[in-house]
Amino acid sequence: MPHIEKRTGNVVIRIVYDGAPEAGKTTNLRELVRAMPMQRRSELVAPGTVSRRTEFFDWATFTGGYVDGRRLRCQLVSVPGQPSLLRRRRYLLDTADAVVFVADSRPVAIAQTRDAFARMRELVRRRGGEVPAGVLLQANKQDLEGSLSVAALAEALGAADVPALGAEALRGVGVMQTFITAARLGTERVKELVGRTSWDALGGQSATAEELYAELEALEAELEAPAPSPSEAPPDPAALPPLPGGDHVAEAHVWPLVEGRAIWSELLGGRARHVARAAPWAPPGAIEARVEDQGVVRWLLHTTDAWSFPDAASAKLALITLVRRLRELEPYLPPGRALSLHHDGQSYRIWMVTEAIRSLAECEQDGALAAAQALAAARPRARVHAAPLDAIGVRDGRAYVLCVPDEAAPHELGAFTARAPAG
Ligand SMILES: Nc1nc2c(ncn2[C@@H]2O[C@H](COP(=O)(O)OP(=O)(O)OP(=O)(O)O)[C@@H](O)[C@H]2O)c(=O)[nH]1
Ligand SMILES: [Mg+2]
Repeated sequence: MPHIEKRTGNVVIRIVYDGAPEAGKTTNLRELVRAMPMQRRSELVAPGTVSRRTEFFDWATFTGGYVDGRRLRCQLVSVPGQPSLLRRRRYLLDTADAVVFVADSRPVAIAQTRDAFARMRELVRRRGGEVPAGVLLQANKQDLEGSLSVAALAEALGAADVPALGAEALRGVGVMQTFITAARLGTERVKELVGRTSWDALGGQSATAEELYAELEALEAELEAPAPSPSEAPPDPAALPPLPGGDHVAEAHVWPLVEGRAIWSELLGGRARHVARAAPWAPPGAIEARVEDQGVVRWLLHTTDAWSFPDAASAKLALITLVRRLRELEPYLPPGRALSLHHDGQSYRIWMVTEAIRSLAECEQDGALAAAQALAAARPRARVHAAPLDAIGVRDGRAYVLCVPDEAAPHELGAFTARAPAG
């Protein structure tokens, strides 16, 4: 919320740099700080962040220009892009007067960018009631070969209605222009708000990086701790369905019959462990367990409450339906994919096993992309829950669909082909 700083009489607005993971948000702020004269800016700080990736936010302030005869101070905040930190990203976006959406302009990043863009717009819209924050698109990484032009990126994102600028943040190109445009959007919002109410009615918000950090910490303490990473703290097994194991698996309840039995008997040694967070391609609401071998994850097991049934008959029917859906994907089923039905003492539950292979998002080599494109072209209408970069797995130059296809899922694999680079 824009406000007047009591001590100085400055008008304060907040510009939030949002975007998909590693789009260049932090780089924008770093290069801006470098370009600004010292007397008009703060240092760049990142409270709570210890790694290269932003964990809470980056923060810097700039003073310059006037609104209604008052000096303007801009708080610049960049969000963490990592999906596991979505709660923080949301909170920060909620405080924006203007949003700079930083996008990696390469076609390989487009699926992730589109997701992030759509989510940001939805959040900005949902804030509702008042004047929405202005949005600006920055087509970053224009220096990289094959990058989409500003216009092509805007079109691919459905962002024709927002101002768009190209940038090479790493070299400082376009970052100042982006900031100036965002500051203009922010001040327009201030004027609109003040026109409707008054300065006094606007309230305020955190004035320093420390205050904002404290807000985020308080929020998270309130909303229980954020999901810990799997290696840190496994979830309480008592609250989760028992892992399949120990019992004999009836032949009729395994698919594919021969291979599936071999896989399950290998896994039935009690080696699987629940983890806190499921892979992005796992079915909605999935519970995940992993089998590790010498510290390397070899197998992933998934189940969901939608795959749990009070009686054997309905469970078998669901198993057959699931098998039919998976078979539609042949020959793109991932290695070691098998299903099995287990009685866990209370209910009948389907578990799915998959060999651990990298998704396209984790392995962006050229060969992988070509294989994924061929797959998407061959299965254009297959619908999946995860964005194609997460949904498609790659191993040894071959691509596989990791997700369970679902008619009602939001992503179509074919849509990815259209936007991936040719060749
Ligand atoms: N070639 C090129 N690389 C860039 C550009 N901008 C950023 N990068 C690189 O992209 C990577 C990610 O940049 P960051 O600024 O850390 O990205 P971020 O959006 O803050 O990432 P998260 O905080 O993890 O979401 C780094 O290796 C940057 O050097 C650019 O314009 N061109
Ligand atoms: Mg960052």
